[in-house]
Amino acid sequence: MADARIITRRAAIVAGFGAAGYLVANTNALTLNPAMAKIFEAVEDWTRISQRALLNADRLAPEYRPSDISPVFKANGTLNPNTDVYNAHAAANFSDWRLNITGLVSNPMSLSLADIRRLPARTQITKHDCVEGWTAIGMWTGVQLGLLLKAAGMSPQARYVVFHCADNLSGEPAKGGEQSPGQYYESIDLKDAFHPQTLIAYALNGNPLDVPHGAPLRLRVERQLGYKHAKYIQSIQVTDSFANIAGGRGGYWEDRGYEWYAGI
Ligand SMILES: Nc1nc2c(c(=O)[nH]1)N[C@H]1C(S)=C(S)[C@@H](COP(=O)(O)O)O[C@H]1N2
Ligand SMILES: [Mo]
Repeated sequence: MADARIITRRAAIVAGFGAAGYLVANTNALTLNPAMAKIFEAVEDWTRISQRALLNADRLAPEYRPSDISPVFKANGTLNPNTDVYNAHAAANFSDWRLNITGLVSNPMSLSLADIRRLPARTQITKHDCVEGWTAIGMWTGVQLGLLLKAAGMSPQARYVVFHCADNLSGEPAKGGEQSPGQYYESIDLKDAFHPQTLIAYALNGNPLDVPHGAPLRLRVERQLGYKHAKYIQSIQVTDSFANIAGGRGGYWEDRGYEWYAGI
Protein backbone atom coordinates (compact mmCIF):
# COMPACT_ATOMS: atom_id res chain seq x y z
CA MET A 1 0.00 0.00 0.00
CA ALA A 2 2.69 2.44 0.98
CA ASP A 3 4.48 1.81 -2.30
CA ALA A 4 1.33 2.36 -4.31
CA ARG A 5 0.75 5.66 -2.57
CA ILE A 6 4.26 6.82 -3.39
CA ILE A 7 3.85 5.81 -7.04
CA THR A 8 0.58 7.71 -7.23
CA ARG A 9 2.22 10.79 -5.78
CA ARG A 10 5.17 10.39 -8.12
CA ALA A 11 2.80 10.26 -11.10
CA ALA A 12 1.02 13.35 -9.86
CA ILE A 13 4.32 15.14 -9.46
CA VAL A 14 5.54 14.17 -12.93
CA ALA A 15 2.26 15.20 -14.53
CA GLY A 16 2.03 18.49 -12.72
CA PHE A 17 5.59 19.65 -12.14
CA GLY A 18 4.50 23.25 -12.54
CA ALA A 19 3.19 22.98 -8.98
CA ALA A 20 6.38 21.32 -7.72
CA GLY A 21 6.82 23.74 -4.84
CA TYR A 22 3.33 22.99 -3.56
CA LEU A 23 3.89 19.24 -3.82
CA VAL A 24 7.25 19.44 -2.05
CA ALA A 25 5.65 21.41 0.75
CA ASN A 26 2.94 18.78 1.11
CA THR A 27 5.12 15.68 1.07
CA ASN A 28 7.11 16.55 4.18
CA ALA A 29 5.16 13.97 6.12
CA LEU A 30 6.34 11.25 3.74
CA THR A 31 9.74 9.71 4.14
CA LEU A 32 11.02 10.15 0.62
CA ASN A 33 12.94 7.31 -0.93
CA PRO A 34 16.04 8.29 -2.94
CA ALA A 35 14.19 7.96 -6.25
CA MET A 36 11.59 10.49 -5.12
CA ALA A 37 14.29 12.89 -4.03
CA LYS A 38 15.87 12.59 -7.50
CA ILE A 39 12.57 13.44 -9.14
CA PHE A 40 12.23 16.57 -7.06
CA GLU A 41 15.76 17.57 -7.99
CA ALA A 42 15.06 16.90 -11.65
CA VAL A 43 11.86 18.92 -11.52
CA GLU A 44 13.65 21.88 -10.00
CA ASP A 45 16.52 21.59 -12.46
CA TRP A 46 14.17 21.20 -15.37
CA THR A 47 12.14 24.24 -14.40
CA ARG A 48 15.28 26.34 -14.03
CA ILE A 49 16.92 25.06 -17.23
CA SER A 50 13.82 25.40 -19.38
CA GLN A 51 13.02 28.87 -18.06
CA ARG A 52 16.58 30.01 -18.68
CA ALA A 53 16.54 28.50 -22.19
CA LEU A 54 13.30 30.28 -22.98
CA LEU A 55 14.60 33.59 -21.70
CA ASN A 56 17.87 33.23 -23.55
CA ALA A 57 16.20 32.16 -26.78
CA ASP A 58 14.75 35.59 -27.18
CA ARG A 59 17.38 37.57 -25.35
CA LEU A 60 17.55 40.92 -27.07
CA ALA A 61 20.81 42.63 -27.95
CA PRO A 62 21.02 46.06 -26.28
CA GLU A 63 19.53 48.91 -28.28
CA TYR A 64 20.84 52.48 -28.04
CA ARG A 65 19.60 56.05 -28.40
CA PRO A 66 19.98 58.15 -31.53
CA SER A 67 22.52 60.29 -29.66
CA ASP A 68 24.71 57.16 -29.25
CA ILE A 69 25.11 56.62 -33.02
CA SER A 70 28.78 56.65 -34.02
CA PRO A 71 29.68 59.66 -36.17
CA VAL A 72 31.54 57.27 -38.51
CA PHE A 73 30.62 53.62 -38.91
CA LYS A 74 33.81 51.92 -40.01
CA ALA A 75 33.44 49.70 -43.09
CA ASN A 76 35.39 46.44 -43.04
CA GLY A 77 36.18 43.39 -45.15
CA THR A 78 35.04 43.85 -48.73
CA LEU A 79 34.38 47.53 -49.39
CA ASN A 80 33.19 46.97 -52.97
CA PRO A 81 32.60 43.60 -54.68
CA ASN A 82 33.73 45.36 -57.87
CA THR A 83 32.67 42.67 -60.32
CA ASP A 84 31.22 43.71 -63.70
CA VAL A 85 27.83 42.35 -62.69
CA TYR A 86 27.83 44.10 -59.31
CA ASN A 87 29.04 47.38 -60.82
CA ALA A 88 26.21 47.26 -63.36
CA HIS A 89 23.70 46.78 -60.52
CA ALA A 90 25.22 49.67 -58.58
CA ALA A 91 25.06 51.91 -61.67
CA ALA A 92 21.35 51.06 -61.99
CA ASN A 93 20.79 51.87 -58.32
CA PHE A 94 20.15 48.15 -57.72
CA SER A 95 16.77 48.35 -59.48
CA ASP A 96 17.32 44.87 -61.00
CA TRP A 97 18.83 43.28 -57.87
CA ARG A 98 16.95 40.22 -56.70
CA LEU A 99 16.99 38.50 -53.35
CA ASN A 100 16.33 34.82 -53.95
CA ILE A 101 15.08 32.52 -51.21
CA THR A 102 15.74 28.90 -52.13
CA GLY A 103 16.29 25.44 -50.69
CA LEU A 104 14.04 23.71 -48.17
CA VAL A 105 11.06 26.01 -48.65
CA SER A 106 7.66 25.32 -50.15
CA ASN A 107 7.49 28.72 -51.81
CA PRO A 108 10.84 29.85 -53.26
CA MET A 109 10.89 33.61 -53.75
CA SER A 110 12.67 36.20 -55.83
CA LEU A 111 12.18 39.68 -54.39
CA SER A 112 13.17 43.08 -55.70
CA LEU A 113 14.31 45.87 -53.39
CA ALA A 114 11.00 47.58 -54.00
CA ASP A 115 9.20 44.42 -52.84
CA ILE A 116 11.34 44.28 -49.71
CA ARG A 117 10.90 47.97 -48.87
CA ARG A 118 7.13 47.49 -49.06
CA LEU A 119 7.18 44.96 -46.21
CA PRO A 120 6.85 45.93 -42.53
CA ALA A 121 10.17 47.42 -41.45
CA ARG A 122 12.06 47.35 -38.19
CA THR A 123 14.62 49.99 -37.15
CA GLN A 124 17.13 49.31 -34.38
CA ILE A 125 20.20 51.07 -33.00
CA THR A 126 22.81 48.46 -32.09
CA LYS A 127 26.50 48.00 -31.47
CA HIS A 128 28.56 46.15 -34.06
CA ASP A 129 31.51 44.21 -32.67
CA CYS A 130 34.33 43.10 -34.99
CA VAL A 131 36.92 40.53 -33.91
CA GLU A 132 39.58 42.91 -35.14
CA GLY A 133 38.90 44.97 -32.02
CA TRP A 134 36.60 47.83 -33.00
CA THR A 135 32.93 48.57 -32.39
CA ALA A 136 30.47 51.04 -33.89
CA ILE A 137 26.86 51.96 -33.10
CA GLY A 138 24.53 52.31 -36.05
CA MET A 139 20.83 52.51 -36.82
CA TRP A 140 19.70 49.75 -39.13
CA THR A 141 16.40 49.43 -41.00
CA GLY A 142 15.20 46.32 -42.74
CA VAL A 143 12.74 43.49 -42.85
CA GLN A 144 12.83 40.79 -40.21
CA LEU A 145 14.32 37.65 -41.71
CA GLY A 146 11.76 35.52 -39.86
CA LEU A 147 8.98 37.19 -41.79
CA LEU A 148 10.59 36.30 -45.12
CA LEU A 149 11.23 32.73 -44.02
CA LYS A 150 7.69 32.36 -42.79
CA ALA A 151 6.42 33.57 -46.14
CA ALA A 152 8.74 31.14 -47.95
CA GLY A 153 7.35 28.23 -45.93
CA MET A 154 10.11 26.32 -44.14
CA SER A 155 10.21 22.59 -44.59
CA PRO A 156 10.37 20.54 -41.36
CA GLN A 157 13.92 19.39 -42.26
CA ALA A 158 15.21 22.99 -42.31
CA ARG A 159 17.99 23.69 -39.78
CA TYR A 160 20.17 26.49 -41.14
CA VAL A 161 19.89 29.60 -43.24
CA VAL A 162 22.83 30.32 -45.56
CA PHE A 163 23.56 33.74 -47.06
CA HIS A 164 25.37 33.90 -50.39
CA CYS A 165 27.11 37.20 -51.12
CA ALA A 166 28.26 38.98 -54.26
CA ASP A 167 31.90 39.49 -53.27
CA ASN A 168 34.74 37.13 -53.93
CA LEU A 169 37.80 37.59 -51.74
CA SER A 170 40.12 35.53 -53.95
CA GLY A 171 39.02 37.07 -57.20
CA GLU A 172 37.87 33.76 -58.73
CA PRO A 173 35.12 33.99 -61.29
CA ALA A 174 31.65 33.14 -59.98
CA LYS A 175 30.63 29.59 -60.90
CA GLY A 176 27.17 30.31 -62.24
CA GLY A 177 25.50 30.74 -58.89
CA GLU A 178 27.42 27.94 -57.19
CA GLN A 179 29.44 28.83 -54.11
CA SER A 180 33.09 29.18 -55.13
CA PRO A 181 35.72 28.95 -52.38
CA GLY A 182 36.59 32.63 -52.22
CA GLN A 183 33.01 33.88 -52.28
CA TYR A 184 31.79 35.32 -48.98
CA TYR A 185 28.97 33.38 -47.35
CA GLU A 186 27.58 32.89 -43.87
CA SER A 187 25.02 30.76 -42.04
CA ILE A 188 22.94 30.91 -38.88
CA ASP A 189 20.57 28.53 -37.12
CA LEU A 190 16.81 28.92 -37.05
CA LYS A 191 16.77 30.38 -33.54
CA ASP A 192 18.82 33.34 -34.73
CA ALA A 193 17.06 33.45 -38.09
CA PHE A 194 13.71 33.95 -36.35
CA HIS A 195 15.05 36.29 -33.66
CA PRO A 196 13.15 39.60 -33.78
CA GLN A 197 16.35 41.66 -34.21
CA THR A 198 17.63 39.60 -37.14
CA LEU A 199 17.13 41.78 -40.21
CA ILE A 200 17.77 41.85 -43.89
CA ALA A 201 18.79 45.49 -43.71
CA TYR A 202 18.62 48.04 -46.52
CA ALA A 203 19.37 51.27 -44.64
CA LEU A 204 22.04 52.53 -42.26
CA ASN A 205 21.40 55.68 -40.21
CA GLY A 206 18.36 56.49 -42.32
CA ASN A 207 20.10 56.28 -45.72
CA PRO A 208 20.02 53.44 -48.25
CA LEU A 209 22.99 51.14 -47.59
CA ASP A 210 26.06 52.38 -49.40
CA VAL A 211 28.45 50.06 -51.21
CA PRO A 212 31.08 49.83 -48.41
CA HIS A 213 28.40 48.73 -45.90
CA GLY A 214 26.89 46.04 -48.11
CA ALA A 215 24.52 47.60 -50.66
CA PRO A 216 21.83 46.82 -51.36
CA LEU A 217 21.08 44.20 -48.66
CA ARG A 218 23.00 42.88 -45.67
CA LEU A 219 22.32 40.76 -42.63
CA ARG A 220 22.05 42.11 -39.08
CA VAL A 221 22.27 39.33 -36.52
CA GLU A 222 22.79 41.39 -33.41
CA ARG A 223 23.91 38.79 -30.89
CA GLN A 224 26.81 37.71 -33.10
CA LEU A 225 30.21 39.06 -34.07
CA GLY A 226 30.77 41.24 -37.15
CA TYR A 227 31.79 38.55 -39.60
CA LYS A 228 28.36 36.86 -39.30
CA HIS A 229 26.70 40.02 -40.72
CA ALA A 230 26.88 39.06 -44.40
CA LYS A 231 26.92 42.04 -46.80
CA TYR A 232 25.90 42.09 -50.52
CA ILE A 233 23.34 39.29 -50.06
CA GLN A 234 22.08 37.77 -53.29
CA SER A 235 20.46 34.63 -52.07
CA ILE A 236 19.22 32.98 -48.92
CA GLN A 237 19.34 29.20 -48.90
CA VAL A 238 17.41 27.18 -46.35
CA THR A 239 19.15 23.87 -45.70
CA ASP A 240 19.48 20.95 -43.32
CA SER A 241 23.30 21.00 -43.52
CA PHE A 242 26.09 23.25 -44.77
CA ALA A 243 28.61 20.39 -45.00
CA ASN A 244 28.57 20.51 -48.81
CA ILE A 245 28.85 24.28 -49.16
CA ALA A 246 32.37 25.62 -49.88
CA GLY A 247 34.68 24.43 -47.05
CA GLY A 248 31.76 22.91 -45.13
CA ARG A 249 32.08 24.98 -41.95
CA GLY A 250 29.25 27.41 -42.58
CA GLY A 251 31.03 30.59 -43.60
CA TYR A 252 33.92 32.20 -45.39
CA TRP A 253 35.80 32.90 -42.16
CA GLU A 254 34.64 29.69 -40.48
CA ASP A 255 36.27 27.79 -43.37
CA ARG A 256 39.46 29.60 -42.32
CA GLY A 257 39.23 28.66 -38.65
CA TYR A 258 36.83 31.15 -37.07
CA GLU A 259 34.09 29.95 -34.75
CA TRP A 260 30.71 29.26 -36.36
CA TYR A 261 28.38 30.46 -33.59
CA ALA A 262 30.39 33.62 -32.76
CA GLY A 263 28.09 34.92 -30.01
CA ILE A 264 28.99 38.22 -28.39
N1 LIG B 1 29.97 39.92 -48.03
C1 LIG B 1 30.75 40.26 -47.00
N2 LIG B 1 30.17 40.41 -45.80
C2 LIG B 1 30.93 40.77 -44.73
C3 LIG B 1 32.34 40.94 -44.83
C4 LIG B 1 32.92 40.76 -46.11
O1 LIG B 1 34.15 40.90 -46.32
N3 LIG B 1 32.10 40.42 -47.18
N4 LIG B 1 33.08 41.27 -43.71
C5 LIG B 1 32.47 41.00 -42.41
C6 LIG B 1 33.13 41.64 -41.27
S1 LIG B 1 34.55 40.93 -40.67
C7 LIG B 1 32.58 42.72 -40.62
S2 LIG B 1 33.26 43.36 -39.21
C8 LIG B 1 31.38 43.38 -41.16
C9 LIG B 1 31.69 44.84 -41.43
O2 LIG B 1 30.52 45.51 -41.84
P1 LIG B 1 30.66 47.03 -42.24
O3 LIG B 1 31.56 47.10 -43.44
O4 LIG B 1 29.29 47.52 -42.50
O5 LIG B 1 31.32 47.71 -41.06
O6 LIG B 1 30.89 42.79 -42.34
C10 LIG B 1 31.00 41.40 -42.39
N5 LIG B 1 30.30 40.94 -43.56
MO1 LIG C 1 34.82 41.84 -38.63
